[in-house]
Amino acid sequence: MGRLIAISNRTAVDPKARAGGLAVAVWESLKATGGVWFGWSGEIAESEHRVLHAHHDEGVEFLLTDLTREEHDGYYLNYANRVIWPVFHYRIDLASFDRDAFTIYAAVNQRIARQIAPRLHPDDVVWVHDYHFMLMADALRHTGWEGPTGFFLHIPFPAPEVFRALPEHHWIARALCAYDVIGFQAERDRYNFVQYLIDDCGGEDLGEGRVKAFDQTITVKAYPIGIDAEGFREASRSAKADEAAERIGRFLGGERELVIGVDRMDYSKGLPERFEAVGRLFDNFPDMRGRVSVTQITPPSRSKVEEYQELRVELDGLAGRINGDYGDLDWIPLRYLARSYSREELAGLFRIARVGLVTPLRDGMNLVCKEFVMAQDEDDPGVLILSEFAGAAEQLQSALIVNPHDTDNVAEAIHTALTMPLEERKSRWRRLRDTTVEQDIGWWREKFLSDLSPGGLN
Ligand code: ADQ
Repeated sequence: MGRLIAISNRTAVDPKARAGGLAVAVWESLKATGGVWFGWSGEIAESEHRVLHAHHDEGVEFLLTDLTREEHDGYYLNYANRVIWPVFHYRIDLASFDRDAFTIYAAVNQRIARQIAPRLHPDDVVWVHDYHFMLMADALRHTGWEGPTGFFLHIPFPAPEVFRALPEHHWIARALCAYDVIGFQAERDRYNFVQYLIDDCGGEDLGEGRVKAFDQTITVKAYPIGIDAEGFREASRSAKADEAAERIGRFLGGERELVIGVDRMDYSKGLPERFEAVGRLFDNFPDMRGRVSVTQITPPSRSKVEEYQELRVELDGLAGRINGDYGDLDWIPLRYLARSYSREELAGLFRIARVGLVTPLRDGMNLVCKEFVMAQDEDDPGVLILSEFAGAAEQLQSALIVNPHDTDNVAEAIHTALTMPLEERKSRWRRLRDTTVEQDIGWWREKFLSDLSPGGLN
């Protein structure tokens, strides 16, 4: 039986990092096959000598590499986070195109491939994750590796017009076609990629998820990622969840409804637009004043990247203005907490929230909306408001689907959600729950791995 070999920028070498959905899914498969997880250690090496550090845990081997300062800045900070991330989220205006950064990005993919190749067994199955390693299969093929190699992109794949803005678009597309299976979050991502191959690379859609391009025939499909649905439901019933729910309940004072948003601080998440929509809610529906409290939990991320620092300043200003304009002696309309909470605490907050506000401008999938669904009480479930630009909108059509740029539309949806009759809330929620449970993280993993390794892994 072959081993699963996972490659991703960050790994779950720290057991605390194994709580999230993706880490659970990859970790379980690695344990079952005595697999290996390659990735960045999170450290910046002082010397040019980059060895792989090995750690063993429950039969899984972690092989981690440090990055040099130049690699970290070129590959990770600049190319991955300041070129690919904005372009793939349709923010060409925020991209800092930089040829040198791409050269370093390619070199890091090649360097790591050369370190991995000698450790692969002929029957291993390689599964590469996300936009940091789009060139990995191509680099591995150059070392002579021929085994099954799959790629899953966690972020959106943009429309061909937008992808073409990337100076290296052709190089990247060609390298992607060295994979056997390419997985996207949503059908529209798959469509964009295949359309680009057809328009720009003489590609051909063979039907049933098969595509021919660059003399390769590959599987290209949407595999919408799920969460550990049952695990999250349990987390929302834990003692820590109860405690968090009680703490926020004390703040709400028993009469006010909670509207909750939980996102990393990222310009793709549509937070300024969401704050504006909250302002519109109190303008357009004055009866909502004093009756709801919006809590937005947003831990700062990538704080070294300038665009993220600017976002922080913008959010601080907007939250201050909304509270200044609408707040009262005994009411804070918008609470904005720039910190993270444990999975259990978040689950407890989701559980007592009447509305979950998930309004990214672009999101590969978005897991928060699925977590919100699983935390609800069957007898009195809350309402999910979901952006049409989250990958999850393809699956969760029973949510209130909104255009996050249209702040009046979002304000109206919040009002609809807060006044929705119990029966409608229940029937919408049941459909959302059924999909989230059926298409959970295990379903996603099996769907991808059975295409990559039809003989089976575990
Ligand atoms: P992210 O952009 O990080 O993921 P998301 O899918 O929402 O977005 O996952 C975030 C996770 O972090 C959730 O499990 C959430 O509970 C947690 N989290 C968010 N804010 C938190 C806070 N304040 N405290 C603690 N935890 C918090 C990327 C892509 C997504 C894709 C995922 C998985 O951008 O589109 O869904 O990968 O493929």
